Amino acid sequence: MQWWINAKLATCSATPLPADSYYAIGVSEGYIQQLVPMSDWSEIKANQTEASVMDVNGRLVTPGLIDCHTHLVFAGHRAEEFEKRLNGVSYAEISRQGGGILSTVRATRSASFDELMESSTPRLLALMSEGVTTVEIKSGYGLNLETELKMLKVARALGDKYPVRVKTTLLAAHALPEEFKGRSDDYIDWVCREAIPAAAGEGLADAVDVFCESIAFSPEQCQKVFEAAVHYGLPIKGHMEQLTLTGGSKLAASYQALSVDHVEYLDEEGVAAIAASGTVATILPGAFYFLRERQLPPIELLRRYEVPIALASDLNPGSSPLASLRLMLNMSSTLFGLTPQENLVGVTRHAAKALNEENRLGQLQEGFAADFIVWDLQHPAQLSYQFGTQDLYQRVIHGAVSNDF
Ligand code: DI6
Ligand code: FE
Repeated sequence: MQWWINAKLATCSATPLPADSYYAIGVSEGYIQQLVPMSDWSEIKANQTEASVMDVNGRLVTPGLIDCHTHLVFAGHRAEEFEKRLNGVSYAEISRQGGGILSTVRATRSASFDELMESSTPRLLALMSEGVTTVEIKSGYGLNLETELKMLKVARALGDKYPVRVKTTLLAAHALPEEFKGRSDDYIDWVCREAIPAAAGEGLADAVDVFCESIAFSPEQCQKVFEAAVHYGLPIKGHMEQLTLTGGSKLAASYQALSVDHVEYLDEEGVAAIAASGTVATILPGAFYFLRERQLPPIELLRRYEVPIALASDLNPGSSPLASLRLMLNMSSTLFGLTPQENLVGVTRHAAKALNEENRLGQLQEGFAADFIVWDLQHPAQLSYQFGTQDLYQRVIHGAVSNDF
C-alpha cells in the first residue's frame, strides 16, 4: 500500500468528513483503499510491511479536477473574428461571411491527425498543469464522417499519450456544414444514420451531444439525434438554452440526459424537469464572459430544486478560448455567485456525474479512483479565490504521481 499522510481533505462527497482533522490516504492498484484519521495512523503504520509513505505536511488534498465540457481538439484560431467583433461586426454577420464555427470546420478538416494532436496538446497540458485529471472532449468541427472520427481518435490518443482520463463526446449536430446548406433535416438524418452508428461501432464516443439553439438545431431535430443515440446505447447531453429558451432541457430530461450545458435561459419548468431526471446543469462562465452575455443562469432555481451544478471551461476557439478551469472557478463566483464549496463540488463530484462516472471519479472515498491533487494551499476556498498562483504541489492519477508530462 502507498500512503499519503497528514492530508487536509476536501473529499467532495455528499457526506463530508470532519473538516479540520488530518487524514492518511491508502492507495493500491489505482484506487483509494483506506481513508483514516491521523490519530489512528501509528497503529496502521505498525501493521504495514512494505508501506511507502509520503508526508504532505497538512496540505490540502482534493479529488483531481474534472473539466466536463470542452472542444479542445480543433485547428487554427479565431482571433481575427474576435477583433472584428470588437470593431462592431456582429456574430451573425461573421457567420454570413463564412466565419464562426464553419471557419474552424474548414481548418479542422484540412488538418492531419498529427497536426491536430500538435495543436491540441498545449491546451490539454494547460488544463492538466492546474490540476485537471479528467477531461471531456467533443467532436463537432468535422461535420463529415472522416473529420468527426478523426477528432474523436485524436481525443482518445491524447488520453493514451498523457496522464489524464479523456471522455469523448460526438457532437456532429453542432452546426450545419456548407454542403448541407438549406437542408438541415437531411443533415440530421445523416447524423442519425451515419455518424452515430460509426462512432458507436468504433467505440469512439462515450456520449452524444447536440447544439439545440435558434442558430443551430431545433428540439425536434435534437430529439431524432437522441433517439439514435439511445438506440446505439449512448448517453446524451445537450448545449441547451444558451442564447434563447428552446425547451431543449426538458426534452433532454425525458431522455435522462447526463447534463444540460450553458442553461442561461432555462425556466422553472425546465429546472423541475432536469431535477426529476437527475440531470446535471453544467454552467460555462467562460463563454458567458467571452461573449459578454447578460442573461445569468437561474442559479437560485437550480439550488431550490437541488439540481447538481457542474462547471466547465467550454474550451473552444469561438466562445471560450480559455484553457483554465481555475479561471472558471473564480468566474463562477464573481459572475454567477456560486460559493467556493459549490464550485469545488462542481468540478469534482458533479462533473463526474455529468460524465457518467459518479461511482468512480470526483470524490475522495474508499473504492474511488486514486485521482487527487495535493495543493500548496490550506483552505479549499483558495481554489476559487485566487488565480494565476502556482498552487499545485502534486498530481496523482490512478495512484501514480504525474507532476511532469
Ligand atoms: N456553443 C458554444 O458556445 C460553442 N459551441 C456551442 O455549441 C461555440 C463553438 C464555436 O464558436 O466554435
Ligand atoms: Fe460547448
